[in-house]
Amino acid sequence: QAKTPTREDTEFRAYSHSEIARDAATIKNSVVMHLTATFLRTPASIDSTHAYLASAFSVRDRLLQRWNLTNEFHDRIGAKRVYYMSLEFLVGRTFDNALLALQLRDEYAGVLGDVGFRLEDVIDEERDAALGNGGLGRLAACYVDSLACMNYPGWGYGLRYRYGMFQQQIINGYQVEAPDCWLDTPNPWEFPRPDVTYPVKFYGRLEHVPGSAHRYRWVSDVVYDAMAFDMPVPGYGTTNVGNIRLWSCKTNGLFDLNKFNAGDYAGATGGQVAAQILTDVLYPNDNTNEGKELRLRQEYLFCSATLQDIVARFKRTGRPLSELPDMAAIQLNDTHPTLGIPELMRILLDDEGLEWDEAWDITTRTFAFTNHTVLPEAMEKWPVPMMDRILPRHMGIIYDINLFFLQRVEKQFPDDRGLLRDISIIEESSPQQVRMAFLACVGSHRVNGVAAIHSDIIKQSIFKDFVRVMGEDKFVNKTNGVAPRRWMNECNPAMSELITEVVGDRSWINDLSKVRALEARVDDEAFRRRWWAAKQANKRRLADYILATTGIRVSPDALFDVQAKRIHEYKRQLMNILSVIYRYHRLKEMAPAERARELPRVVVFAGKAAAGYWVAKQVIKLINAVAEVVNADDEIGDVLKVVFVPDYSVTAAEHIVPASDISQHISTAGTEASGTSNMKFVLNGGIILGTVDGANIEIGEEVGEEQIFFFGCLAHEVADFRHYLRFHQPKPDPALQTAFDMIQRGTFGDAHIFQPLIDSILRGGDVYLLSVDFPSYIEAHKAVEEAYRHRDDWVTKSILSVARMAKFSSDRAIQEYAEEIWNIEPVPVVE
Ligand code: GFP
Repeated sequence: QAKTPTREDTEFRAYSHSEIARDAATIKNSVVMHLTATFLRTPASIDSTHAYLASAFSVRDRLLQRWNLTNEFHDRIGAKRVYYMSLEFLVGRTFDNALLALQLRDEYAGVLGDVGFRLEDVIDEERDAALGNGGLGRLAACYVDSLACMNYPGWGYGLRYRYGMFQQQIINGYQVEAPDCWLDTPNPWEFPRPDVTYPVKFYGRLEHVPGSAHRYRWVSDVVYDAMAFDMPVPGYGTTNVGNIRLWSCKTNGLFDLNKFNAGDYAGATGGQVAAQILTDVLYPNDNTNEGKELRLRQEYLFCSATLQDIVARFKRTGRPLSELPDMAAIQLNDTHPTLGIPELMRILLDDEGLEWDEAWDITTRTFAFTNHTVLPEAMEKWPVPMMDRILPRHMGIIYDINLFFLQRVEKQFPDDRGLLRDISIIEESSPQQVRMAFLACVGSHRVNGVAAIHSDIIKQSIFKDFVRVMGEDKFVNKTNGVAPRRWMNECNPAMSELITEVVGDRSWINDLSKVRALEARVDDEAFRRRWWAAKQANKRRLADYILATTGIRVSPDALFDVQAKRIHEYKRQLMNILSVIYRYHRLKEMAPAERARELPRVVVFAGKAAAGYWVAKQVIKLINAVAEVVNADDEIGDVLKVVFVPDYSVTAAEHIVPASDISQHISTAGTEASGTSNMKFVLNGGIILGTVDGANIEIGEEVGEEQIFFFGCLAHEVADFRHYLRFHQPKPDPALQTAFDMIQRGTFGDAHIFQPLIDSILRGGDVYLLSVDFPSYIEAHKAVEEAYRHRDDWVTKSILSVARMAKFSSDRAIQEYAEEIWNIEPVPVVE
C-alpha cells in the first residue's frame, strides 16, 4: 500500500537525489561500514574475499542510487522503454566494469591499498555471472551496456538461474562438467524485489466467458510465484543506470506443513522442488531434446512474469492499452521468449477484455524478433499435445493466430495449398509441432538477422515464404556489435591508454568513431613501437594465465594463434587441430637447423562443448591429446605449443582476447550467423584468419582486404559441395591425409577413440566441408606466417584494423535498433 505524499517527501527526495560524495574519505567510510556492519569483519579478519564484497557493496550503493534516479526520471517524463527479452545474459564480472563506469577506479584502488589489498587481487575474487552459453547471451549483455551508456531507457529481462553455465574441468583430456554454484557467496550485483512478484499458471482447463468471442477464464491449481531480482547496469560516464530484471521462483508458500507434520518429508517439499527446478539451470543450447517439457515451462515462467510486469508498469501511466506500443518496445532475443506473444494476447483478451483485432494490433506493434542461427537443429518447435497440456490457453491463442494468418495468406495466394502447409505456424508432422520462429515472425513488426550475409540467408531460406506474404520491408539487418567498455577499455588497459593519448581524451569509449584518429599515427615509429609493446605485454599476461591454469609454459615471443568459442562442428575446431597435427608432422620431418628457422607459434584453444554433444567432446579430447604429445616433444620446444585453456568464460576471454596475434573464425561459409568474438579480437589489434562468413565479411570490408586472411569456399557453393559429398567419399589432400595417418598410427594415443572424427569427414558426408577447405586453410596459414615475419607490415595491419572498427561497437547496433525498430530516444537523466 503506497502512502499519500507529504512535505517530508520533498526533503527525502532532495536527500536521496544528492550524489554520494566521491572523495577518498567517503569511499573508505562506506567500505569500512560494509566490512563491519554487512560482513561482520574485524581488522584482523579481513581477507580479500571480504575486501571485494565490502567494496562491491559500496559501489552498489552508488549504482542503486543512480538506478532509482534513472527510473524515477523515465517514469516522470513518460519515456518509451525497450525491453530486451533474453533467456541468456552472459554478464561476466561487474566490479571492475562498474568502477570504470563511475570513474572511481583509482579512488577504490587507493582505499583498498590503505587496508592492505591490491585492486587486481580483489577484482579476481568476483565470480562470473555466467547466465548464458555463448554469443547470444554475451550479445544481450553488450546490448544492455550500450543502452545504459547511450542513455536509452531500456531494460533486459531474463531468468536468475541458480546454476549458471557449467564449469569445465579437463580430466585426462576430457571435458567434465561441474555445477556453477555462482550464488554460493553473496552477490552484490543483484537486488531482491519481493515486492515485485507475479503468479504464473500451468496446466488446468478453460472456461469460455459468455457473451465474448475470444475471452476465457483459465482455471489452474498449479500456480508459481515469480519474483524479481534487479541487476543494475552501470553506464560509463553517465548517471544513467540500466537494469536486468531476472526472475526466480519463490517457493516458501509451496511448503506443505500438513504433510510435514504427518512425517512425509519428501511430500512436504515436493512442490517446492518442482517450482524451484524451473529457475535452477541454464539450458545448453545444443541439446534440443533433453528436458523439453521443463524447458517449455521455464520459457513460459519467464515470458509470463515479464509481460505481466511490463503491462503493470504501463498501466501505472493511466494511458489506454492501445498506447502500449508507444510506451514499450519488446525485442525477442531468438525464439526462446516467443511465448511472450500469446501471453500478451492472453492478458489483453482475458484479463483486460479487449477484442481480438485490437489486441493483435497492439501485440504486433510491440514485438520485434531477432534470429541468430540457421542451423535446423536449433529451430525451436514444441509438440502440440505438450503445449496443449501445459499451456492450454496459449495453444488456443496460437491456433487462432495461425487461423487468421492462413486466411490472409489464402486470400493473397488462392489455390496455393503448398504455401499454406509450408508457412503454417503448426507443422503437420506427427505429432504436430508449433514452429516458434514462425510464431515470432507473424507476431512481430520487424524480423532481423545479425549480419548482412545472415539477414540475406534467412530471407532466402527459413523466411522465404514470409517475405512473399508479408513483404520484404519487414526483414532487416542489424549487424551485431560488442561493448568497447568491456572489450577494449576494461580488458586492454595498455592499448586503451595509447588510444586515449591519440584521441586526446577518453571520449572514444562512448564514441568509437574517434578511434579513426589512429590512422594518422600509423607511420609514427615511436608510436608503432609502443603499440607492439602493448601487445607483447598482453601476451605475457596471457602466458602467465596459461601457466596458472594449465601448467604449460609458452613464450610470449611466439605468434599467438587463438580459437576461443563454443566447441561445435560448424565452427570447425577439428579443422584447426588437424592443421596443427600436419604442422607438427612437417616440423618433425625438418632438419634441426631448418626447424630453428620456423616461426614459433602458440596455438590456443578455449571453449565449452554442450554436455550432451559427444562429437564436440571428442574434439576437446583430441586437442588435449595432441597438446600432450607436442608440448612434451623436446625436438619441437618453443616452435610449436598447443594449449587448451579450461573453463572458457567472459573473464577468461578478457585475458585471451587482447593477446592474440591471429584469431580463427573458420566456420563453414553460411553457418555462423555473425560471430562477435571476431569483432573483439580485431578491436584489440589481432588479425583474423577466417572464412567468408558471418560478420567476418563486414569486418573485411571495413578494415580492408590486406588486414584479414580469408580462405575457403563461399556460402553459395556450399550446397553443391554437400550434395556431391553425400554420394562421393572425399579424397583428402596430402596434408589432411598426413594428419589422419598420424592419428591412425596412434601418435596421440588410442587411435580408435578418434576414428569417429575422421569418419565424420570420410564417411559421414563431411557436412562441414573440412576436406574442401583444408588446402586453402593451409595456404592461408602460410600467408599469415609470411606476414608476421614482417613486423613492420604487421603493426600497420594491427593499427589500421583497430582504427577502422568503429562499426562493430554495440553502440552503433543499439542506435540502429533504437531508430529503426524500437522508436525510442536517448534521454540523459536530469534532476
Ligand atoms: C549465436 C550465433 C552467432 C552470433 C550470436 C549473436 O551465437 O553467430 O554472433 O548468436 O548473435 F551463432 P551462439 O549463442 O550460438 O554462440
